[in-house]
Amino acid sequence: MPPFYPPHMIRSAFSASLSQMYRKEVPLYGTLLSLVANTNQMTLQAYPALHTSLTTTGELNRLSEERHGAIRVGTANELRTLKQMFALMEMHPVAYYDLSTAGIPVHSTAFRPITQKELEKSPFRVFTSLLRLELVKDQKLRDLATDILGKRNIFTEETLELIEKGGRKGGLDEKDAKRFVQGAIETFRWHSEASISKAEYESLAKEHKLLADIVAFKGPHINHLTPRTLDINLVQESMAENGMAPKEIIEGPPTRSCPILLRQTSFKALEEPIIFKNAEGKLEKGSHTARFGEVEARGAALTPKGRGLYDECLNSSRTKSANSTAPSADQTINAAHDLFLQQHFKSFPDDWEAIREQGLAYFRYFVNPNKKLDTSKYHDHVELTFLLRHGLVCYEPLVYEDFLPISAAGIFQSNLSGNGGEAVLKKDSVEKDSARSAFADALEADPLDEMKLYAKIQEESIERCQVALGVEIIH
Ligand code: OOG
Ligand code: NI
Repeated sequence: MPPFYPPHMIRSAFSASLSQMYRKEVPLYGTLLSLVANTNQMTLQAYPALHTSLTTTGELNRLSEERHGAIRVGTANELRTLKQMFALMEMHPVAYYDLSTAGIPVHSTAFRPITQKELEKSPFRVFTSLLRLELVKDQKLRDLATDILGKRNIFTEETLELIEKGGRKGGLDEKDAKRFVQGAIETFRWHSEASISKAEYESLAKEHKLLADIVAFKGPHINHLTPRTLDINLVQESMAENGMAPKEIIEGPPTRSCPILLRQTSFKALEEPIIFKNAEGKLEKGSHTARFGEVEARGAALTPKGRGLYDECLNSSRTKSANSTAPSADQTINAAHDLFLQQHFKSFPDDWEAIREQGLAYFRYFVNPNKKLDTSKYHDHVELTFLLRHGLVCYEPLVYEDFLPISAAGIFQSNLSGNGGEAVLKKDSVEKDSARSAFADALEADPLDEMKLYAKIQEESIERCQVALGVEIIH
């Protein structure tokens, strides 16, 4: 039997093919990719220290690769098959995001590589949302959507066979892997013919635009791809002059010296022509707005304590803006919004050592190859702080690899309704728990806890230092 083709190579080929397909489908996305590549190059030239740090962490090589895409599916069955499909690329469901509290009838997870090694090889992930039909109030529309979704099959026969075969054997050989990538891409292709009538489309869209987007087509078209940029402010400023209509504000934390979590912006979804077929087979013209291009800037992964502080700062800014003491998002240019947010993030330390000492973020520790620890002088253990003070060990923040529900809601909304309004999530923990378990039931798996994954990577880096130095490190 030939050996299995490595999952990270399937993932790389999948993300490259998806990118190629999307650039053909949405040429403006190609413009965005060039803008991001230029911005990254300029930033690296301007900040040699950033260049060094990205080299240390192994991120430089993967910088220009897309970091994520997004899709929306209609049924538990579709979600489960996707889980099996992504598993063949070592992408597993991580974290649970409830978007319903922002008035968006979906909940989501991200299929992504979960180890440092896999992330370094190919960081691609897919933000995947599942429609929550139970939130659609109109019984008739619910029945219509259930009926349409129940009849569709979003995967090609060959893809289903390969998913089954790969799952059974534990992998795919090279020939099958190549066929698998082609088939997987087909699942996410755009279809300019709707599979329902214009009247049906309009009734669904009136209830919620997302409902129409998920139900009206043959499959879950990729709705955006997202490269990583080193200077998101510059990309935001340059979008308009490159023919893109930017979202009004950047989502996430403000500009900081020590970037945390995730900042995102996008060019707004394009209105695209659609053909509908009514019951008599008559064709009707219409349009649909769903597909856009996004950019992200990733910072440090925060610990639960750091995340708590982030949420506090963000919430305080949102309460203020609701009280209209600050300009609301849709009237505010991004720069003003950023300054406003910075005021509310003053209590979040902006210095890596303070962030580390206070346990607000996760880090990776590296042995300094130019220094030697004289082990004869110490007992069999030594404090991490001692090693850091003497420059024997250094650290780099661990990159946040996940998403932020409030930001995601902002991205959804600015691309559905055509305005850049920020979403407000209501807190309802009881409802949230039952929705989370309904999602796990649909997925037939619990999405992994992202905090545990970060803690593990941090711990492993300390273990590597222990081995290299030959002492136990107390931390
Ligand atoms: C997903 C929006 C969320 C992000 O980057 O936060 C997202 C969607 O529009 O389907 O991709
Ligand atoms: Ni996105």
